Amino acid sequence: MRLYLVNPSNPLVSIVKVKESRWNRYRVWKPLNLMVLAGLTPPEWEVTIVDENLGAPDYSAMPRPDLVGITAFTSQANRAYEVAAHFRRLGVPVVMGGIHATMCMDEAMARVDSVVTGEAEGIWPEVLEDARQGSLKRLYKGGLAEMTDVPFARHDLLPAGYAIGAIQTTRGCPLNCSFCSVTAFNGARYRQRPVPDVVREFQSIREKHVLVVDDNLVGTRPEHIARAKDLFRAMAQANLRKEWIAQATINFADDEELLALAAKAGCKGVFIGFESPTPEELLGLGRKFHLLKGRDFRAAVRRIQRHNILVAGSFIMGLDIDEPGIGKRIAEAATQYGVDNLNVLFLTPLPGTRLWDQMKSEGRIALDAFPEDWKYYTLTYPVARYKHLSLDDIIHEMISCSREFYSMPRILRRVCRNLWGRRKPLISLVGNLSYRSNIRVDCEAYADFKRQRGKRYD
Ligand code: B12
Ligand code: SF4
Repeated sequence: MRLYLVNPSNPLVSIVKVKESRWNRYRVWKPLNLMVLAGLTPPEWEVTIVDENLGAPDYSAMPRPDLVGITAFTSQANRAYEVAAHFRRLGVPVVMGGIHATMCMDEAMARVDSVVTGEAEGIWPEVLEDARQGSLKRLYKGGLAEMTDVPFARHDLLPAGYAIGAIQTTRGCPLNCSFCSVTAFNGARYRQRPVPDVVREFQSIREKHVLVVDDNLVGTRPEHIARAKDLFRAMAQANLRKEWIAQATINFADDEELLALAAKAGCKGVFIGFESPTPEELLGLGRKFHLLKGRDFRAAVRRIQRHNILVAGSFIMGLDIDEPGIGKRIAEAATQYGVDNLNVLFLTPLPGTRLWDQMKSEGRIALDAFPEDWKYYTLTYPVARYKHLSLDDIIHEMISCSREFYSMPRILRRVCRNLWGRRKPLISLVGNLSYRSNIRVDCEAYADFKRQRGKRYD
């Protein structure tokens, strides 16, 4: 039995432009979801993972599969349906799973043979058995998996040439931010994989650099932190010789022992969500507000950097409190906190979130011709109507934020600081310059966007 697992591309996401610049190949992240699905697949299935981010293949030149499984974030949904239509025309059954199919189940069910909602661990073998017998059901509900059931991802199935491997050590997040899908999808209970499983899987990854995909690597409660310390100790003891980056909340900086152990285990960088230059006003955000309020961010960032760990700060633009001038305020705040990189995203109502419900009821979702418009749900396009910012305003604010933070003098100051602190100055330089060079590309993309979709904001 032949199974294709497809990760659809979105041409609006710059990392997929592999053909235009061969360097982009090294910026493509591995589709861990399909690697895990392959790990759950019994050996009688011959599995091929097709990552369209490396270039969409000519499917008609490939051997006909018995089953196709497609994953999709919301921003990949359009292309997912195109791929599904191609295989269904050939009479090959198509199953879709992942976050978008879960949040927009009816939309997906109208376009594929079978939808799997939630996490796949508890249900995928049954789906495959039904497919083998030609009796696929229309809907399977995966729910939340036991972390002991998470298999080792099939790191061997993708071609060499990715710069960064991927692994997951925890699922779920109790903070339930209004704009984020994680709590709705993976639940509020923070679930951790057994430490020995993580260490053994790490050893099977061939890349030297690894993205730990967890939404919050260290969690929020004392028992989460204690487990994170155990994991880091075990990783250091196993002498993995890997360098890794991860996502964490700002409480990562609260515990010196935790930071020292993370660094010893190979941590080289963390993405931290600050969300707004005035987090005190973010009561509507969710429980994360309590983690952010009243903190000395500059001191926290310094504490992390002192362990030779780079900090990338993430902010959201378009919150209801944001007014003209927000671009410069974010750039100033990020500079003042001392982060090494800044990533600003437009507030985006993703389906299944509280923000979606709120904006929908207020008639503020500007791009709502679905599924076509999903391709703009990359958080890099302003798809909604913002309270105090018109379409032109918010685009102007985004560009002025990038120009301010990534001005040459500021880049040089950051690189010198990293040189002085012996914190990977080259990575910092390359990262900053690549963000800077993207400003021109972003301006062109916004101009196209306004031409094609600008009327929807009238
Ligand atoms: C790693 C990651 C990335 C990586 C992508 C790696 C990749 N897959 O290609 C990068 C950094 C590139 C990325 C980019 C983006 N991401 Co992202 N990302 C994540 C993150 C943190 C982890 C995903 C992961 O690997 N999980 C581990 C795997 C094992 O879990 P899983 O994906 O849920 O898969 C399980 C089930 O869903 C199911 N399943 C999945 N696919 C399928 C398919 C079939 C057939 C079946 C049966 C089952 C099934 O089975 C799996 C095992 O249980 C998630 C948050 C999260 N917790 O999921 C956000 C998340 C998926 N990202 C999100 C977003 C918004 C984006 C971006 C649009 C914006 C951005 N800048 O972050 C871009 C879009 C890129 C694009 N191509 O369009 C949102 C998506 C929400 C939505 N409705 O789409 C999430 C949920 C975060 C959030 N805050 O809400 N991301
Ligand atoms: S803390 Fe991060 S993962 Fe958790 S709900 Fe908020 S944005 Fe999502």
